[in-house]
Amino acid sequence: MGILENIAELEERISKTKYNKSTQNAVGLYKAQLAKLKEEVVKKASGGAKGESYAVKKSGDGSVVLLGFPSVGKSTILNALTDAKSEVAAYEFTTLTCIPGIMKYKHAKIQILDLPGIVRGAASGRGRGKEVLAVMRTADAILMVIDGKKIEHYKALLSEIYDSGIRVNQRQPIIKIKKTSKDGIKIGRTVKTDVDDQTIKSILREYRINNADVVLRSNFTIDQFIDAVEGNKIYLPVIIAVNKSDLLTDEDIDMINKEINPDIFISAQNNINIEPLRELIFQKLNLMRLFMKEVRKDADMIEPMIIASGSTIKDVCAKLHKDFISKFKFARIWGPSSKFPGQKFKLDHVMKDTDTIEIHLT
Ligand SMILES: Nc1nc2c(ncn2[C@@H]2O[C@H](COP(=O)(O)OP(=O)(O)OP(=O)(O)O)[C@@H](O)[C@H]2O)c(=O)[nH]1
Ligand SMILES: [Mg+2]
Repeated sequence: MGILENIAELEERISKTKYNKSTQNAVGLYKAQLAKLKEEVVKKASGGAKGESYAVKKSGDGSVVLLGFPSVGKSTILNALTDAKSEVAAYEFTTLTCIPGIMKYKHAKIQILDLPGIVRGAASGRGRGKEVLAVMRTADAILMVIDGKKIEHYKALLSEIYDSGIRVNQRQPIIKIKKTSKDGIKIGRTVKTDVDDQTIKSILREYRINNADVVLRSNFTIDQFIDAVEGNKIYLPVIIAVNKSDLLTDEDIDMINKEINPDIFISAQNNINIEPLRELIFQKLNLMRLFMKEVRKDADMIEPMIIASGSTIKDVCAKLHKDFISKFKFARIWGPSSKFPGQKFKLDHVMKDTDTIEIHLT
């Protein structure tokens, strides 16, 4: 039996098994076997014929890839969001390589990457799937583009993304697996989990891990546990945009909302909803703006620093100059993260969007 038949058989077995406490162990084992086979297929695809890879230099404060089937309007969207000019045409496979553009929004410079359309089977190497999906792994977010008249593409796209090892819009569960040299598998928990010890051990043994310290600090599914064992998954936020909204009736829109509940409807060709799309991208990247102030001078309210939300004063120092952390005395903050204007803070203080910061060095 070939790999693909094995995969089909396991998938059928899983779908036929009613999932409950007593079958959990068996389902865990099938899923681990299935994940291993799929990994093998993807590995074969990327190790085989050495296709060109799109070496695009990352630039700006974050990057977003346009992902979708051919002719859904990805290049039209790139052209609407940025000043890039990617070729647009009514036939499929117009774009043949990775075309970058820069979207300027709220002082952030966000790199948008236009790519060739992908087809079913992309993750296992069909079309240019493998190159496209490889670019996606380096991005900070995915803009998934669906043609409003072809929403059946939605599920297929999701499964290509999943098969290429990318997990979208899910928080990575906190699972630590440390291989040890003896004493079997020890499992520690700080929360109750749905998956039991026996299932965890079976999955680990399927991966030939017989000695390990496992620490579980959040709940998770069997699939998420397998992801943690494989350890090569990437977690990205995704925006689902339905394009060509100019061709849709109210009934179409109701149906699409019910079926796939997209984040936004746009018409790139007619410039409809492009500004809200920019805002959505900015939000998904989770960036904040900080205004810099030098001692005894006014703050620069024109060009803020763009940095990841949740950054601390230490992160800001690291971005400014390599000596700032060692020479740091304190910082004063004006804005949402301070209780009063000019409050003093140490390096570990978490900053908020639109804060103004003044750093004092020794
Ligand atoms: N009606 C309508 N047509 C659109 C819209 N956006 C793009 N198109 C048309 O759809 C066709 C394909 O657009 P492209 O931007 O080339 O699509 P793509 O996804 O980049 O296609 P590939 O590069 O081949 O994967 C062109 O004829 C566009 O003019 C839209 O909002 N409404
Ligand atoms: Mg294109």
